Amino acid sequence: CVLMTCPMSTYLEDELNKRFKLFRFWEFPKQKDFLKENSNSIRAIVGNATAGADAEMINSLPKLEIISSYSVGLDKIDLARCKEKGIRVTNTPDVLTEDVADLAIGLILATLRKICECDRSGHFYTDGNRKLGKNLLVLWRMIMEFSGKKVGIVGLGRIGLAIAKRAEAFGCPISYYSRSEKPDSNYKYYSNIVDLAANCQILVVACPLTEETRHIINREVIDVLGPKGVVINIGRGPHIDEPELVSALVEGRLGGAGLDVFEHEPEVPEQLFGLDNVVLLPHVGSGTVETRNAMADLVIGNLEAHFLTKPLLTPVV
Ligand code: 8YV
Repeated sequence: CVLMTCPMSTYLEDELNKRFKLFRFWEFPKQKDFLKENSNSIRAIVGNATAGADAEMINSLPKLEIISSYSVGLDKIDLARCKEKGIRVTNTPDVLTEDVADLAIGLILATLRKICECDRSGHFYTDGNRKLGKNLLVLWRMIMEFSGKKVGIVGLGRIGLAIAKRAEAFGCPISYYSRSEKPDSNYKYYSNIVDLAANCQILVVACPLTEETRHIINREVIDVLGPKGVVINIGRGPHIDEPELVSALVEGRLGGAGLDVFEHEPEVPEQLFGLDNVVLLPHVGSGTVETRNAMADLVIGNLEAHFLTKPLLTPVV
């Protein structure tokens, strides 16, 4: 039996259903009782970036052999526990890289060029005399150029690199922070994130969430970025100290933010909705039909490989 932790994709659900006995965890109101009752039949978990498998869930399923995650990020899975128990873990790298990078650029453009606000302004002219509407005139004082801005990337992995390449095409000088310098990269490396923030105008968070990167965007980083700086987050909400970000945006100490992820998803801090220097998205970085189906195929491919004792397609543990 396969346990799916939350609704992710109807395509994935249908395909799993064709191949395995599928339990939809969200359909059971008493989840603890459900786990107890089915502890001897569940051999696989399909989780995602929101609902993974914590130590409690893993411990309660003695027959669990594999967790196939419908995500590249694995912060919602207790990897140490899996290692310890010999449970295999797979994710969905590569197939989503381009989409997430595209969305990062989309967020940069939407935040700097105020695309959503311009759309919401709802008109070109106030009257037949072709006089510009007030909203647009107000907006124009706040709209910023993207081309040529200094872009700093936190985490130069697959996604960070794809963002860098795109930003380069906009004529942006690129620099990055990561645990260690990438020997084959020509981008400027900072070994300290505060130095990176001090030397860029757009700071893009694109690293995995670990204990080291939790709240990597803190008050100091935000202050150094300053009122002309913009933070873009397509990584994970907890990368940013959210209350600090919100107060900096409210007080105008930070220029703007484009956020696809939040610290306590699906909660979004109420104050952000009232701001016109933010663009807020509901965690849709990989959310295209093509990519989500490719992710689903990888999830299924990994499960099939495991149960047919073939090599896993994208193993992590
Ligand atoms: C997904 C993600 O949003 O891959 C990741 O790490 O955050 C996303 O692609 C998510 O897992 C889909 O439900």
